[in-house]
Amino acid sequence: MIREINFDGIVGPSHNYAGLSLGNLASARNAGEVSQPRAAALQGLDKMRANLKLGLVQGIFVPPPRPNDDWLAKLGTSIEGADPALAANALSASTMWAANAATVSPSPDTADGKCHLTVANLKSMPHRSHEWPDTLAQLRVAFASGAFAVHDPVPVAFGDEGAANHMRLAGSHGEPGLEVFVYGVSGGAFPARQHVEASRAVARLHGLAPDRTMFVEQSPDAIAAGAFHNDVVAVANERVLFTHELAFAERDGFFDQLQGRMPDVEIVEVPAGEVPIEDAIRSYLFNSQLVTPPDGAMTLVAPTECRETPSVAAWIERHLASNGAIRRVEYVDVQQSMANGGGPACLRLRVACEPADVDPRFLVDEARLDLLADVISRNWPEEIAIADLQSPALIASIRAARTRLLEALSLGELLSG
Ligand code: SUG
Repeated sequence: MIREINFDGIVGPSHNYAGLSLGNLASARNAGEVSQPRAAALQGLDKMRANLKLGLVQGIFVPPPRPNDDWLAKLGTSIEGADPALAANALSASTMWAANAATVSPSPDTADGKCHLTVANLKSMPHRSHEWPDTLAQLRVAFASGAFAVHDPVPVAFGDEGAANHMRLAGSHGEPGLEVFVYGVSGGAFPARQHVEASRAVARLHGLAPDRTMFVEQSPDAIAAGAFHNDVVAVANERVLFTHELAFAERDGFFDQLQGRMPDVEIVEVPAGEVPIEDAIRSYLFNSQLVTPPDGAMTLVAPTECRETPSVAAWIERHLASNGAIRRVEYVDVQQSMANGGGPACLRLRVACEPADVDPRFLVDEARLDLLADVISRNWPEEIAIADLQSPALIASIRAARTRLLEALSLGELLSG
C-alpha cells in the first residue's frame, strides 16, 4: 500500500548562522549568532519521534560531507585557504531542509507508473548550489529500486528549489493527484528562486498528465514579505489546501481553476485581516506539516512559535473549535532550524510510495532514533561561533561526526561522497 513517508534531513554537525540567505528574514536576523548543532539535531529527532507517535512512516537523509572540499577545489581553494565567506558557504548544513532536496511525483501521477524524483539544483544561493551532487548520490541509494526514477537536476539556467514549491492534492496519497507547481517572477527586492521553466521541465521529466498539472505564480508581495519558498505560505495534504490569503499572485483565478479540476478540494484560507502575512512568516504557521495519521484526523505539526504568536494562536483555536478540516495540532520545537528560516515542513521531503521499496537504512523507528541520538550526543559540536568556522579542531570534529553517523547507519558507501 502506498503511504506517505516524511524523510527528514538530519541536522549536520556544521549547523551555523552565517546569514547566507538573502530574502530569508530569519537567516538575516540571526546572522552571527552562536549555533547549537547538537541541540538542533536532537530537536529534529524529537520531531521525528512525534511523527512516529502519530503512526506515520518516518525516513531520514544523512548530511553530506562538510566542508565541501570538492566544491572548494573547483574554486581553486581549500577550507584552510578560503576567505571566510567562501568557507561559510562550503560549511553550510543547509541540506537539513530536505523539502529542497527534490521534487517528487508519486507513481499514480506518472506516465510510466514509477515514483519520480528530480534533485533540485538550488542554483539561486551559492551555499545551496553545491548540495545536489551529494543529494543525488543519496537519493540513488535510498530509491534504488525499480519502483523509482531518480533524475539529474534541470540545467542551471533555471532555478529549481524542489518540493518547497510543489503541492500535491489527491483524495488519498495512493490515488492520482493534481500537482501544483508554484513559481516566482524576479523583479522585487529578493530573488525569486523557483523559475517556471524549471517547474515545467520537472513536470515533463516526471511524465505528468497536463490536465492534472498546474503552474501558479507566487505572489510578489509574499516574496517581498519574506516568503522565499511557497511552503512558507501554503501547504497541501490530500484534498485540503491550507493557505494564506496573500500566497498567490492570481488568487481568484487559481482557486477557480483548482475547484474546476478538483471539485471536492477544501481550501482553508487564512485571511490577512486575521493573521497578517508578517505573523504567518514569523510563526511559520504554513510551514507546519499537514498530515493524515492512520486515525484519519488531519493533523498540523506546527512549530511552537505558532503558540507564541497571538494572531496565529487565536486562528488555530478558532479553527479547531469550528470543526474545520484540521482536527488536531501537535507542537514541535525546532527553534534551531527556525532561526535559519526552516520550519517543520522544510525539514522533510514527502515521498508517497510503498515503504518496502525504500532502502530500509533510510527508515527509522524509535530504536533507530535512539541510536541516532546517541551518535549525535557523543559527536556533534555543542556550539559553533562564526569566528571559529575555519578552526582546524572544529573542522576535524565535523568530519569525524559525520563518519560516526554513517558507520552507525551502515551507509559506508556514502562516506567518500
Ligand atoms: O534556503 N536557510 C534555508 C531555509 C530553507 C527552508 N526551506 C523551505 N522553506 N522549504 C534557505 O534559505 C540559511 C543558511 C544561513 O544563513 O546560514 C538557509 O540556507
